[in-house]
Amino acid sequence: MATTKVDPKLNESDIAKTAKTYQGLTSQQLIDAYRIMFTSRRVDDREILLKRQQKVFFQISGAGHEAVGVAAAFVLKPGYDWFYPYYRDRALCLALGATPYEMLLGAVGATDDPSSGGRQMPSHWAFKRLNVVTQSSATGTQILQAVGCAEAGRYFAQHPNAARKAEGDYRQFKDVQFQGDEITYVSLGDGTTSGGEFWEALNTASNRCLPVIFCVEDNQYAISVPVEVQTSGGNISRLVSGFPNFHFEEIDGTDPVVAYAAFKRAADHCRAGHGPAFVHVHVIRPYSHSLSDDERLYRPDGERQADAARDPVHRLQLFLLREGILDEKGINKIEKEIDEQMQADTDRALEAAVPQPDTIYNFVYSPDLDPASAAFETHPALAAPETAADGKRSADSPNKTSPNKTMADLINATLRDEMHRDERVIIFGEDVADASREEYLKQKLIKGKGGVFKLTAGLQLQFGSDRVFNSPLAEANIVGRATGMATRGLKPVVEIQFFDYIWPAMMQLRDELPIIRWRSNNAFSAPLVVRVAIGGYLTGGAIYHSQCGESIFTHTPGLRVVFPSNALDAAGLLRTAIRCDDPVLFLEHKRLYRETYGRAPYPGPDYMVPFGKAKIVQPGTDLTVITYGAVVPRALQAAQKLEREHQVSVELIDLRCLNPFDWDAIAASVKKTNRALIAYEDSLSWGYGAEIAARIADQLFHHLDAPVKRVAAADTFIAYQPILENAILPQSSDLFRAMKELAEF
Ligand SMILES: Cc1ncc(C[n+]2csc(CCOP(=O)(O)OP(=O)(O)O)c2C)c(N)n1
Ligand SMILES: [Mg+2]
Repeated sequence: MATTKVDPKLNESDIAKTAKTYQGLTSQQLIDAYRIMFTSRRVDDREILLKRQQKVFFQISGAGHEAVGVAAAFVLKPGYDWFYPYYRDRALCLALGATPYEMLLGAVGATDDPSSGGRQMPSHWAFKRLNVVTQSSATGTQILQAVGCAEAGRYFAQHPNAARKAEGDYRQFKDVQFQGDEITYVSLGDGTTSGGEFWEALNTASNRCLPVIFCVEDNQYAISVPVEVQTSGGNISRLVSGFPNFHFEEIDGTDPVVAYAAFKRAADHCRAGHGPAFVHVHVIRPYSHSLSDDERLYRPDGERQADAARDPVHRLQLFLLREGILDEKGINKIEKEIDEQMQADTDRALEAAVPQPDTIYNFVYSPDLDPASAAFETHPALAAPETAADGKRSADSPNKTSPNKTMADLINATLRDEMHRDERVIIFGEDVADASREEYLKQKLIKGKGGVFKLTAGLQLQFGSDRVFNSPLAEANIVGRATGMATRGLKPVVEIQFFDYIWPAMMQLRDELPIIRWRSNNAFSAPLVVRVAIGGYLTGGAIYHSQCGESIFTHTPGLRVVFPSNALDAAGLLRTAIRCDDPVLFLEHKRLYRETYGRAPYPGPDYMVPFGKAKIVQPGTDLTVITYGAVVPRALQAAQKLEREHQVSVELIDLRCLNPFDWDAIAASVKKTNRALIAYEDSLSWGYGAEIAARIADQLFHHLDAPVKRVAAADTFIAYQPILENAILPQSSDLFRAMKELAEF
């Protein structure tokens, strides 16, 4: 943190008695900068030593990047602005207020490591008190999250009531803080600018005029790959220069005075609300990529020596001497103090307690709010009047509810009710708005779209364009921004238009969203809802509008996965998803959106179904069928035919929620019927049913009178021609045959 107080440990002769400032930096600030930069280098050196002694397990250094970090921290405000740094930003974190001891706790993997409690590699910074947000090892995933963070800050400034605490849902556990003129800082390496998410983030920050400082720390290498291979023409500044609303800087990042001035101009632009800033800093990387890399294999001595001549720590030392700010004695004194403190910190860190094996499941999910608990079990308020478009639910308004609401109707009604109840709920995705050109709506020239399946119809009209809006056609953009927003306390309910197109968001969905709580040891969390239209049986949906694939996500700890089969469950589970404290993947089967099967009356604005509670669709005694989604009505049809024609009594279980799932319901049923069939729409091998089958074989072996069977799609792709689609997806006739065989076994 910048301070203008003269260090009392230095005697008068240490400090030149000059009021001269350097781009606004006082002599004392430059001494502070040296102290921090030298400390940063010393922590790296100490960690390298400890790694060689096998007392720590990984090391990656911030060497060569120190001046930039200190300069940025002197301009920005810890605990006020927000920070999405990367692993080279040791000096930034020290200058913001993190201590060398805390960093050494990270290196040894101690319980008290504030970044992760020993769960992440060192240099993966997270300091909650400073607003330094948890980061992963995946290069570039922080950039879209930083954009979402900035959007959240702006949203809360415009909707201050949304920031209020509320009891009984996720808001109880999420403190919100925001400042009207806050800045979000995000940094990355030159190689990381090659990733698509970098460009998506610049595009959105530019388009929405967001107060984000993007700092590209260009050390010319991404491990061994030089910058001209990553970046066409070798200079990222040239490529990004066309983005509107940006302030651009390209500077020598080994000079803290130059860097300070650049960050100051960048911050002024952002705080004034003019838009984002791009600060391209040319730095050096004197220590190889990490301790697992030897740069002598790909960089000749001459190049490395030229780099060394620009070492920012040496440069600042020479500057202080040349300007008479410190003499050699003063420098030595500072360095000696730091070295002594480093030894003491190292000794302490090596003695620090390490985490115990029984903690490994802590914070996979929220420790505060269990979505499977009775708190999320309410009954449908039958004959409840639906919320009107003006948000009022007046007692004298006649009940306009039809007894036959579709799943699409009730999802829309649930979104409407929750947006009404909780101002933190915002919706974005592709085509979800009624119309981005809202003047057309205002002039009543058009009716509006509201989603390709119309699930969000009317919500923008009712709640405004800052709560319901279209995203660019970029799925990582949707999930990455939403994750940043949720980290700040908003509740984004975003839409992925088709499950088939979820994959650009996969890095965010696999490496980020579900892990934020665990990897930060509960310091950060990102509870949000990703609604996804999924599934086939569409007649003509073909390969790219029909996919399932839910087991890929149930295989990801930290993510709740829900897959309702009917309108009432969809309403109740979506409400639980929105109010709970975990990230939820909410899978909506397209074929079921407007199906006659499973329609229901509007259940009122508080109807909830807890996660992990299956529904017995029909009780039975001869065999158990475990399924979910669009296979439920098909299995029911088959079971009813089997009962009619062969007097076989099938117990049909609709899981409704896939993670957590209702093992108790499965076990109770299989113990009664002694026969189990698992049916699912996804392709057979390695699918969701494989896990259920394995558990039944493992834990209910002695109760089985027949092998556990599965019915699922063929291990191929879903074809356009209906004859092929029918052959590929599990049909009622396939289910009938399998049930009959199992009953006869
Ligand atoms: C998505 C992803 N791919 C690959 C890696 C492995 N990796 C870690 S750092 C790195 C190079 C990063 O280079 P750059 O962005 O220039 O940052 P620098 O380390 O040079 O500061 C690579 C390839 C990763 N962490 N994440
Ligand atoms: Mg690099």
